[in-house]
Amino acid sequence: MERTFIAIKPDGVQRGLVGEIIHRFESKGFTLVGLKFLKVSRELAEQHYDVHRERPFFSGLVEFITSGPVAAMVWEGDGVVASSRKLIGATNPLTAEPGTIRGDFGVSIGRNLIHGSDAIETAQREIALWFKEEELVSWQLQLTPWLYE
Ligand code: DAT
Ligand code: MG
Repeated sequence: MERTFIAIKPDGVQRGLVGEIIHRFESKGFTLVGLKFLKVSRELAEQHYDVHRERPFFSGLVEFITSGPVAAMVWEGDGVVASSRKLIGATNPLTAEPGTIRGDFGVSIGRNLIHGSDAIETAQREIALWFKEEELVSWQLQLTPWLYE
């Protein structure tokens, strides 16, 4: 079953949106298989955003993600990687569609509330970076027959 890595950034935590965001993933029908609340180290932040290392916003991004606690999660479901990106919305909350998390709750790109893996291979890399295998729980959602044909 496909899995993705989701992180509620320090602004989402401070804004009191942890419950709201988890609720959106739960009510969509995805299964939570990993969850932790942590202050991110500079090392982890730099590894997580390694693809952006050469971008002008990299240092600000690392500064921000390490500035306060983050809620890190792994969600599971058919097509969860691409679907999560849709639930999250465009990178810039000002142009993100209403109904998406960023579109409903944000106004600026540097405070866009949430991270979601952009592809299946990225998800695998990010899950391995943030979680140990034993921190992930394989379980069967009893709702499955009501979610999948
Ligand atoms: P996404 O988080 O939608 O996958 P991304 O991977 O291109 O977007 O960028 C990672 C994060 O970096 C993004 O969530 C916010 C920040 N960021 C991206 N582009 C930026 C820009 N032009 N100015 C400031 N921050 C930016
Ligand atoms: Mg990205």
